[in-house]
Amino acid sequence: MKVLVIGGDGYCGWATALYLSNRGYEVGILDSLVRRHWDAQLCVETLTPIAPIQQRIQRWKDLTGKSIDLFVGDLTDYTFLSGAMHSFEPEAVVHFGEQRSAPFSMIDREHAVLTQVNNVVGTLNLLYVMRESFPDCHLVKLGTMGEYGTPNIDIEEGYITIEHNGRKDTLPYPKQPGSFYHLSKVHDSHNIHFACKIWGLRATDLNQGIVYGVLTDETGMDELLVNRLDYDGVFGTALNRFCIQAAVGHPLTVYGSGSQTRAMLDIRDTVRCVELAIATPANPGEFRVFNQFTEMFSIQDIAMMIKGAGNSLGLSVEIKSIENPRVEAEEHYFNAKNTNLLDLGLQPHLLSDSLLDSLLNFSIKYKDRVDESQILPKVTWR
Ligand code: NAD
Ligand code: USQ
Repeated sequence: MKVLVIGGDGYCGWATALYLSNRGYEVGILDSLVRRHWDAQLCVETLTPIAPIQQRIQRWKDLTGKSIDLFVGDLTDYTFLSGAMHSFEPEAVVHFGEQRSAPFSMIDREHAVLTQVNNVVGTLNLLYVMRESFPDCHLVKLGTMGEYGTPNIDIEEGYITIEHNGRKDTLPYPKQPGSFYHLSKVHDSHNIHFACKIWGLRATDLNQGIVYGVLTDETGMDELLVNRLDYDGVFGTALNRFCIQAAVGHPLTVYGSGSQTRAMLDIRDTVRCVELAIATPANPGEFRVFNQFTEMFSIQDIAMMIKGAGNSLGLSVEIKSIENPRVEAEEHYFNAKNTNLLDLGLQPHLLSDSLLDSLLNFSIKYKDRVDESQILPKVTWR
């Protein structure tokens, strides 16, 4: 099967492209490389040095004999996108190609607008090219668990059945996102749902939790294939950041009380979930939603786990609560369903099993590259 991975030079996309290529899929990568540009603008760098995309793909071919087609360009450029789609003719498109940082989207008006234009227009262009020329292609779109926010009831997978004034309906689950980035994902979900309804397109929205880890079987094959690992206050996510902080002896930056609870998954499960979604496509006209995570933890729980794992390696780890730069509930109920992917056969990696191999050891290996001035958060929501 031919699969186009949009955003294939990024963290989740690179790991997914190699995984699918290794499993026998014919893979193309479409990416504007804009993420490398945003890093340069913010003066931040991935902890792990990543090679240019052309070198990464060449190394993969040298090692495995498998080719990956590359299309460098912007999803918001319809002429480019349409040309790339007609050249590659995918049967499935996996769409990771968005601005994905909540703090980035909250820097100022320009970054909020950039995030929403980049994400919403890119996805809309993709829907139009599918409608025009690839109506049977399956869109697998990366959404986020943060679309739901933290409601005081259980979170279902995309839809909820409600009885109101004696009548009953199954409706999209209410969305209460917590940043202009997370809002862009909600807007995408609505646009995709509508396109499936009116044009009969098929789509799966993967509402993914926070991804952690750097190693997959494929990215671990060679230094030139290494994946990115962000630790700065804008693009770094909590768990990855805490591991790097532990490695360099920086106190773990728990925002506020740390009782915030989030859904998480290992990058090795991200790639497997995407494959499960591709292998069992949505039906024509169906907008399918899977909650893509394996475990739920509070930020404080994670900090404690990393402290324990760090201590076992001889690191002295301090946990420090700092003023929360975000406006978000800290004490809240959180219980989300995730049975759809488990029913398709997902066998989760557990954080307790992978903390050392996939993260802490990597953080220690590259700790001399850490710029400590990038660790504390500089963006506030207020
Ligand atoms: P990333 O920033 O590492 O990768 C995104 C890639 O998309 C980059 O290579 C970037 O250059 C490319 N891109 C962005 N805008 C583009 C455009 N207009 N045209 C072409 N290419 C473009 O991000 P990631 O962590 O790999 O996240 C990938 C997707 O998964 C995002 O949609 C994100 O919202 C979602 N997601 C990520 C996480 C996580 O923890 N990393 C969790 C949940 C959901
Ligand atoms: N947090 C800390 N300390 C830190 C960093 C974060 O306590 O040093 C807290 C935040 O306040 C927040 C939680 O950890 O409560 C998660 O923050 P995060 O930066 O790890 O993740 P988030 O901003 O939610 O975004 C990440 C990805 C995004 C994806 C999302 C999935 O960047 O692309 O959509 O995770 S989810 O959280 O389920 O929405």
